[in-house]
Amino acid sequence: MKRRAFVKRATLSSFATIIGTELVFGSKILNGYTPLAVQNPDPFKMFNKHPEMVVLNDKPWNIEAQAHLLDDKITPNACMFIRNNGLVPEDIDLTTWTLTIDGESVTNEKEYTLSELKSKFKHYTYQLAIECGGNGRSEFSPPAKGNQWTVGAIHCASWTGVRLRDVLEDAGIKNNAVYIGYHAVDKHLSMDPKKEPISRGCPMEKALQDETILAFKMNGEDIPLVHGYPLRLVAGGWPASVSGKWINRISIRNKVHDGTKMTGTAYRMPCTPPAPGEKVKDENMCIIESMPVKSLITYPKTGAIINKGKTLNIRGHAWAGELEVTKMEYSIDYGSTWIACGIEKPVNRLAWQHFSANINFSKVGYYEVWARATDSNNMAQPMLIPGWNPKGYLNNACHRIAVKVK
Ligand SMILES: Nc1nc2c(c(=O)[nH]1)N[C@H]1C(S)=C(S)[C@@H](COP(=O)(O)O)O[C@H]1N2
Ligand SMILES: [Mo]
Repeated sequence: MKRRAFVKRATLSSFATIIGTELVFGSKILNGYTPLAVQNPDPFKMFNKHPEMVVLNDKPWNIEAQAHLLDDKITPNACMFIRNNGLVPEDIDLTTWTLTIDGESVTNEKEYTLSELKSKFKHYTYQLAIECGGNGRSEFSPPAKGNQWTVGAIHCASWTGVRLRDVLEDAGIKNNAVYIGYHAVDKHLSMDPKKEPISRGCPMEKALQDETILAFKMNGEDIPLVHGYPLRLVAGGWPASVSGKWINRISIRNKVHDGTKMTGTAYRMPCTPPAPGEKVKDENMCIIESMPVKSLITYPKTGAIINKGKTLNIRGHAWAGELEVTKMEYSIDYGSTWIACGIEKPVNRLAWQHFSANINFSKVGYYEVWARATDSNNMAQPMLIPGWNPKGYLNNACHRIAVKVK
C-alpha cells in the first residue's frame, strides 16, 4: 500500500510565513496541496504592513505608503513602501550565503560569508532617505507607464552595516575603476534563471562615500525579507533602485555598469527637456544620480477639519538627495505668499529632516496647505508638476493637503 505523503516541515514553515500564523492541522496537509491563503496571500500579513498601505501591483508586489503613515521620524517597517522588479526570494540560507566582489577593476576577487563581513569590518548606523525614482509618477500628463506612485514611495529607516568602501578596499580597487554594479538573488518574473530583474549601481565616488553601506540590519533588527534580507546595499539620496536588495555580488567595473535597468530609458531622464509626450532617443537619456529636493506633510492627514480659532500644528519631512534642505516654507494661499517653517538639521548626511509650523486661519472655509523645501544650492521645489519625461521620474512638486476650518 502506498503511504500518504504529507507536506514537508520546511514547506509548512514557509506556508506559515506567508499566512502570518501557524497552520494548526498543518501536519495533516497532503503533499501537493496549497492552502487557500497561500494561493491568495494577504500582503499586509505577509509583509507586516499597515492596513492603510496601498497595493499598486501584486505581480510583482508594489505597495506604497500614504503621507500620514510616514509621520514617524524613523520609518517603521509597517509603513515602508515596497518596490520589486521581480520575485521576492524564498529560500535564503544564511549558512551558505556569500558576497562576491569581482569585476574588471578588482585587484583580488573575494568572497565573504555574512559572518566574515560582520566580524572583519567596522559597523556603522545611518538614517538614510531612499525614494523611488518614480515616486509621484501618477501626476504626469500624458501619463507615464509604470507603477502609479502618488507620494508614498519614500522612506527613511535606520540602517546598520559595513561601509562598502571598506569591503571594496579589502578586495582592492584598480585605478581604472569607474562604477560598481550589484547582483542579487531575486528571480525575473519570467522565471528565466539567465535573466536578472534588476542590476544597477553607481559611480565609484558614490560607492566610496561614508554613508554607502552594505546593511544587515534595519531599525535595529534583521532586515525584513521583502526589504532585502540578509544583505542590502543602501545608497541614500539616490534613486532607491541603486539600493540593491538581496545582494550576493558586487562588481567593480571599468566602465559604467551595463546591467538590467541601467540602459535604455530605465532610471534615466532626458538630458535636455522634451515637450510633453515627445519621443526621446535612448542616447539622449541620462542616468539619474542625486534625487531632487522634496518634502511631505505627514500631519495632519489631508481632509483635516479644525475649529475656527484653533492653531493647526503641521509637521513633516524634507530631503534633498546629496544636499541638505536649508529652507522650509508653507503657503495657505496657493503659493502667493510663503511663511517659514522650523526645520531641523539632518541626524546624519542623507537623512531626511523634520519640519513643523503653527498655522492660524482667519476665516471659516476651505484651505490648502502647501509645503516647499529649498536645498543648499538654492533650488526650491516647483509648486506644481515639473518637467514631463517619458518614464515619469522625479516629480518633486510641492505636497499639498486640504484643510477645512469650521
Ligand atoms: N534586488 C533588487 N533590489 C532592488 C529592487 C529589486 O527589484 N530587486 N528594486 C529597487 C527599486 S526600483 C526600489 S524603489 C527599491 C525599493 O526598496 P524597498 O522595497 O525596500 O522600499 O529597491 C531597489 N532594489
Ligand atoms: Mo524604484
